Amino acid sequence: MSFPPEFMWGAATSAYQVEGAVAEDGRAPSIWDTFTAEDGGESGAVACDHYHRWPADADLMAGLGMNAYRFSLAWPRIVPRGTGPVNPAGLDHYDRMIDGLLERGITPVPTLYHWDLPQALQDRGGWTSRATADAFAAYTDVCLDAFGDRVRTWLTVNEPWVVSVLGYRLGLHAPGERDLRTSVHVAHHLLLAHGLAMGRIRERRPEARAGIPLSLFPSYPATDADTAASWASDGYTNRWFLDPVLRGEYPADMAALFEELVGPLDFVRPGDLDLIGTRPDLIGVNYYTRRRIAAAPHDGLPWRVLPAEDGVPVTESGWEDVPEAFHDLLVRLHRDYGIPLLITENGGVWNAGPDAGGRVRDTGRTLALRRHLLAMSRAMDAGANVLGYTHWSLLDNLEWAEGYAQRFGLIHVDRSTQERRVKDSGHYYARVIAAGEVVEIEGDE
Ligand code: IFM
Repeated sequence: MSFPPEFMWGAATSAYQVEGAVAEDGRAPSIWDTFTAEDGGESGAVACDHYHRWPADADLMAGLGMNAYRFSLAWPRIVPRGTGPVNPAGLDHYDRMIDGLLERGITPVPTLYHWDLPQALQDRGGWTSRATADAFAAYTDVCLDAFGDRVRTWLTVNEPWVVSVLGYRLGLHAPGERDLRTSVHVAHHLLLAHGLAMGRIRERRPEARAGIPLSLFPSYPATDADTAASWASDGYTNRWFLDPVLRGEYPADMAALFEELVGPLDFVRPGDLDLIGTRPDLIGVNYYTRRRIAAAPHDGLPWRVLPAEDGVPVTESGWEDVPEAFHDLLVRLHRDYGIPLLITENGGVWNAGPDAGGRVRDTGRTLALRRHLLAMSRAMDAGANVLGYTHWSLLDNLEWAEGYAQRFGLIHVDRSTQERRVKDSGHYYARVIAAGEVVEIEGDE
């Protein structure tokens, strides 16, 4: 199948993972600066130095034929204390970058929030406080006023499931809390922030399209006996976010389960679901892997996520590499929610580095990319309205608590010199973009 000419082809990054320059031009600390300092982990202090090197990175994107770039705006650069004074240098940075992308024929697709909450807001309760959602709405206004004349596609809050679960139930991400009730509470505020931002976008930039990027994990029961548990796991990762955003209601089965586990969801106020249910123009689909589920209570929840199935290919971080589940997810989203889809993230860890001749033979990524694009294309044949695909990631970058050891990039970044090298997968992707169809892999590509 050939993709439509207006199809968006690009790659994705986020500010804290690539920018560096954390103390430059008025940026204030975010919760990730704090978390990495306390945790002793690798930080985004330098990252890929994209803050300074974005023009060369944009040249690389243009050279590969990409026509879209999904990046995130750093709230602590633009409104350093979360609320109050706006930092003109922060706005200038993104102003120049957006212009620079457009000059190269690359559509800017900014995400308003990709996890770098200003520390000043965390000091006032962070996402456990409803006021943070209001602060996000005000910050959204600033971004709309500054960039809305050139940005036509907005993404709101990246992966609220990951923020709420890894940050507030499992303690693996900033701010490192471990409590299920807090996690559900925070998820509600993140959704509220999305809903408030949608309202601002509709009001101030009615011509723009907007949506929320969700981390979606299709669940598959390990056996027939695990079907109900698998549906509950789907409720946990997927429906708890899709249903309020697209139907204006939390799924009743999950609301009942959460009430049983953590008590009344009394932080949901009248009117919240109307705001959250402001119909978006698209859903951002972040797809990496599936979850295989068994009906066995684990870690406070009534199911267990099973390890990778024997014989199923895995990435170098151990995630099952299952393009079929991507296809099924896209078809299901079309069937159940009838919403246009933008693939805002898809990719995996393959750590190949340059060989003696400087070539990066990341064969695993190339194969996975081709198989996922074929799966996407088959889902489109089956009716899914897919607007574009931005691969995660453009560059090898800071994989949060995992540091720099996990490489997701189409472009290799040398940690000591910052030298960029397009990997074999990047060259393959360029050929797909040029052809407008999922071409064969050539030779030893
Ligand atoms: O690196 C992350 C990204 O920030 C959010 N989605 C998943 C990616 C890979 O783990």
